[in-house]
Amino acid sequence: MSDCIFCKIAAGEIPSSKIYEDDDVVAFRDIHPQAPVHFLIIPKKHITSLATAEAADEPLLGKMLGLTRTLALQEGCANGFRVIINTGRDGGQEVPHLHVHVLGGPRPWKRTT
Ligand code: DGP
Repeated sequence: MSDCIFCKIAAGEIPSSKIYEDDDVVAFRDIHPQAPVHFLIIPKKHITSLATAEAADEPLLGKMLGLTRTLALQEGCANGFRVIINTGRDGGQEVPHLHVHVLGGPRPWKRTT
């Protein structure tokens, strides 16, 4: 989608601190981190939110969930991490491109995301 900020990040048109990329997904550090480790995993394909994902997207959703573990460990979250998918207006979603927040690192940190 041409006016979507996360599509532009996925395409490399807007700079980001990427920690992972393949044909389907990109992971990059959140610009406003709410924990010592805070990154986002997004599909390259534009999906507005978890609520609008289709049955055909479920393998992609599963891949994203699996990557939370792989990348959280890569980023040093050996003692645990938190996974959040804000969905829609009442879910507090601000960027209308599906994204998985992964937060971790040594406590204390206060989650506001
Ligand atoms: P949400 O409320 O779930 O839609 O969170 C969107 C997150 O996206 C928020 O934590 C800040 C982050 N974010 C927004 N714009 C950018 C950006 O241009 N670059 C990066 N790295 N993160 C962004």
